[in-house]
Amino acid sequence: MKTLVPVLGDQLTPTLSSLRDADPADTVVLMMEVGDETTYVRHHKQKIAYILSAMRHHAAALAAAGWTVDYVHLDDPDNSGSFTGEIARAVQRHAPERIVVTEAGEWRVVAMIDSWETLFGLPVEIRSDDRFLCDHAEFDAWAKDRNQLTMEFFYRVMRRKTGLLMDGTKPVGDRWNFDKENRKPAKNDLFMPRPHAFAPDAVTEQVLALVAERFADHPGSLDDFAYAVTAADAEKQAAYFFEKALPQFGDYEDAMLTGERHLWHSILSPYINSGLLDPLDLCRRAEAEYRAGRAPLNSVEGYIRQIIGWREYMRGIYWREGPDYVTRNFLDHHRKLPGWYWTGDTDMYCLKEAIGQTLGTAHAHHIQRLMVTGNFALLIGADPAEVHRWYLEVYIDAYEWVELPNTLGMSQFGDGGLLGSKPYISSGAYIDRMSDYCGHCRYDVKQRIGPDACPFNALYWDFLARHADRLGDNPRLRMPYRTWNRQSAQSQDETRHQSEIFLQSLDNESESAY
Ligand code: FAD
Ligand code: DLZ
Ligand code: SF4
Repeated sequence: MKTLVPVLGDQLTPTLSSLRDADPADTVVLMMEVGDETTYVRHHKQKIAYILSAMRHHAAALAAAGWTVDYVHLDDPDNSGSFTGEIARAVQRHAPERIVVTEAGEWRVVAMIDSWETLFGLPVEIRSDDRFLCDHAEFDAWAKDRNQLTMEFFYRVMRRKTGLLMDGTKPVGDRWNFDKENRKPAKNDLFMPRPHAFAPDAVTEQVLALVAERFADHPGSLDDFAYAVTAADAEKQAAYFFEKALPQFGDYEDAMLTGERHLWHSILSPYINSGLLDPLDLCRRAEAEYRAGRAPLNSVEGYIRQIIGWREYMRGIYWREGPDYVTRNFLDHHRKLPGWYWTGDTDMYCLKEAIGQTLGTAHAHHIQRLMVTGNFALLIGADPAEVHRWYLEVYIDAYEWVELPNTLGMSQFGDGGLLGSKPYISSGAYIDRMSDYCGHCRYDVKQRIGPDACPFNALYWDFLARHADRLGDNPRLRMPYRTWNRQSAQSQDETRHQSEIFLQSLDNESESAY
């Protein structure tokens, strides 16, 4: 039966469920570069370049493996600009008898696919995306009847299911989680691993030119584009990570250093999320490094937890909470993000570093996202839907299924604590402990009041004071509220005044890009 198999930009996996039992003689694989996907938010230029180049390379690999691939380029004059429009044109060209597609990664695209059967009068088979360990039914069964969806318990189910780091029924090392050992600050180190920089080939050069011309008004720079765009190159980066960085990944997972965007992180998320690398395979290889004595347990457990724990859990939450998850705003926050989130032009050094790096490379690591840009946005009371949009735009690994729960849920507490029992907030002291940023900053991290005081300090206490009605009885915030309540009324007034002046200056200073 002649079958049309649309392969989306984050489905670049040769063993995709929609292709697995297909007969190449009777199948047309359709890949579509479309305007709607490149502009539904203003993606960072490097994110668009990465996805389009990886799609073009994947199409060539599929064709070399014997598939008939119909590839629609963005600058094709007849390009309709949408997935649905391109399916319509492909139905005309190929007259398929059915469509088989692997489920999409976001509600927006699910709605499109759901309309195809009626629109085209063809059967549409939607297959589960089994690149993930936990399907929707399994996550829902786990979550049902639980008051709190604690990631740690979900993670243990995934450990048992995969057998990763298990000795029989017990976790290796007699503990499930070594997170407490993964919080060391880092020092500059000449031997710090420097990941591969992949020089653009002819295909990538063409895409870079297209993106430079067509998306000139999108955030970010294309200058230092150095991402892998093929499975083979992504694999080189994975091999490099296991050899050079994994052993110290755990120790320095939360550390931040000026000018160092990689530290001991893997920088593999773009490749995992678009399908060039298989997450379970990476976890098995990490375990093998531990079993062979080449990497310590705190690193390997930490790495595996991020993937089979946090990554799968975030996806489960996204699909379980539904399309209106994006509208949640538990703290009733409505401030616009400052315009310098799109330029990095601020005198707060930590933010300048994290945003500058983000605009330069479309990547920042977890603690920069959570405790610098995310923490600041939360403390100033930024609108969580806007913050979500910013993260979706600027990060190369950002697809809504993973970005939204991380941003709106974990980082902005927009869901009121579904994902975390307290908001991820801190004063400047945390940033000072985990980075070398404050030493370079014009502000004094030890001061709370005055023109040189680190803005995070007054903002932190003012946030707690503003939200005492919503958060005051949170058991995990008992200590800071006790400290705040012990302050004199005058000291509290001074702190809140300092914060108000800062927020005023933010509102006056720069226009949000939204
Ligand atoms: P490493 O530090 O090497 O971690 C290993 C792997 O674990 C990653 O490659 C990733 O696949 C996985 N992982 C780690 N943490 C998470 C997490 N919280 N959720 C899901 N997977 C995780 N990650 C994305 O993949 N896409 C996003 O859009 C995204 N948005 C985020 C937004 C915010 C506000 C925050 C706080 C985190 C976000 N993350 C997101 C999670 C995390 O920051 C990135 O996965 C990580 O920085 C990617 O870099 P890496 O590959 O070097 O990761
Ligand atoms: C993010 C993205 C971009 C920028 N462009 C395309 C594209 O032109 N064609 C495509 O198939 N996919 C693209 N993507 C990724 C899709 O947005 C992603 O596959 C959907 O979000 C499905 O969940
Ligand atoms: Fe950031 Fe404050 Fe440190 Fe400056 S002093 S780098 S604003 S935490």
